[in-house]
Amino acid sequence: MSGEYTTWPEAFAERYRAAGYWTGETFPMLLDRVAAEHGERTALVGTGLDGAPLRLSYAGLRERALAWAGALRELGVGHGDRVVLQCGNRPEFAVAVFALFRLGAVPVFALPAHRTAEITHFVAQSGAVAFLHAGFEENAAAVAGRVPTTSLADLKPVDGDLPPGPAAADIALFQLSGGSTGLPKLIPRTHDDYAYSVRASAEICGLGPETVYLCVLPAAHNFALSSPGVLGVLHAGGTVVFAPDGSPDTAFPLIAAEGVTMAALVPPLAQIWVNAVHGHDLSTLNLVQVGGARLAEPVAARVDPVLGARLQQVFGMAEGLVCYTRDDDPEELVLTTQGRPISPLDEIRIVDDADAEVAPGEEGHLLTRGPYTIRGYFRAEAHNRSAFTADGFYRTGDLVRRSPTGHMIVTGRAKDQINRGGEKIAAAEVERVLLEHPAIAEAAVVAIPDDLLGERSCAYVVARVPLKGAAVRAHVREAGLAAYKVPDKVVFLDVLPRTPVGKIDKLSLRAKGA
Ligand code: J2J
Repeated sequence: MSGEYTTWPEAFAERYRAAGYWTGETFPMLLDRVAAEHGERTALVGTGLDGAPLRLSYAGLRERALAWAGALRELGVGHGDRVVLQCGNRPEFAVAVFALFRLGAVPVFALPAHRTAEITHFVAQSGAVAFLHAGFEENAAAVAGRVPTTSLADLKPVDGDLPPGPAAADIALFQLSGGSTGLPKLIPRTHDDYAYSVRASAEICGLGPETVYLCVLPAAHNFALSSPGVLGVLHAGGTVVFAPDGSPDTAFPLIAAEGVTMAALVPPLAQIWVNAVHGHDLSTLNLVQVGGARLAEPVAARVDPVLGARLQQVFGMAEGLVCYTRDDDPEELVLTTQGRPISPLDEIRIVDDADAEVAPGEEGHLLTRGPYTIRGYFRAEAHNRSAFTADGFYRTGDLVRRSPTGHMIVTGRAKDQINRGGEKIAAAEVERVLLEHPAIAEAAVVAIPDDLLGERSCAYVVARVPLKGAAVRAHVREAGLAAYKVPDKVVFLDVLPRTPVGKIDKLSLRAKGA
């Protein structure tokens, strides 16, 4: 797939190998290793595709993954083929992922919330050969004219020899960008780089065979998949317990029943858990990771005392860089910072609008480069020119400052995005859909503050004829966008405020909502 994405220059690849970060271990090799080492230990727990409780050992996971790889191969899936995967939190998610990995096929990690508009885009943008899903019939119907669709429930295991697995430098998977422009970009992650971030994350978080991880965020999301997430727990020989959602009613009984030791949450869930803990036994829980959006300090301060588990702040992105507060960080840093990067070879630059480095401790744009941060999106040459510097730093779009200890404090955002409790909305994607409505002349989507979610979305609309907010929202839903992208609030204006150069003045719109 050369020419379709930018990879690391050889000198950097050499450095990452020499440092022992890129080991050459692919995900199929990882599965072979843990199946040999932990064979009968429980790898996965959850509700199976048939609705019945399912527990899989490491040996069982490997056996099923190979049998599904055989089945997918018979369907024509092979090395380098992209397959859009949409599956909720259940053991078969991991089985399907390792089946694709084994063939060298490349899963495109759709989230359960994605609907027909997003799935259609992922299929087209990736050039997928198949849509593989568990119960997403409407989405399957929407793309059926373009690609074969297969329900995981219909896969018949096929035993037998498989072709050689992928190489460590191959793309292992596509994550999806939260985006700030029109449509989500595909993020190509190699076995070498992703596996490094997973192993290093597992080590930072102290994972081992005794770890029992409750997966409440969508397993396909980078946080729950790799920080250290499902893959990190499997690397370490622990157990992943899949929860269909993160509500206390679902999660707390699972924590008690399975002896869960750690969970990863977004800030609104952390707040909900802290408020709902009364009368529940969460005594086995010893680590609660919170990330994906800014965690308010008063909530941070309650996590350890109320849940009885150490708090870890996580600031990461599907493009690469992940920061963690550490076990031995002073409490002050754990409560007030978003941690420091995984790797000694993560390079951080904090710059002003002209790309000049700011003084230490000052706020600026975060740029980063390193052993698990991509050098370019897939098939997005024009966008890559602005999303990366000439020397390969990724422009995160985040505003940060750095403490003298090297910890990152996320102070704001320069990208045109709404972070709705960890779910990212690219303003331009929603605006484009709004402007397709015949009665909408102008539209601008911005964040407004929200006590629980941190931010919600507000669409400012100039209508040609009288229109109701409900009709605007319905239009976005009918366009097939994920529900979290439907504007929470619609405000009609006679004109949108403009900057002196004539651009829509989003700063003043945001100030209206504040
Ligand atoms: C403020 N903003 C944050 C935090 C992410 C681990 C954890 C999270 C993600 C993720 C991830 C934040 N405080 N603690 O991939 O592996 C915002 C930033 C960032 C964007 C990335 C992981 N943690 N953010 O959230 O690709 O704006 O990844 O650039 O979904 O979320 O979003 P995403």
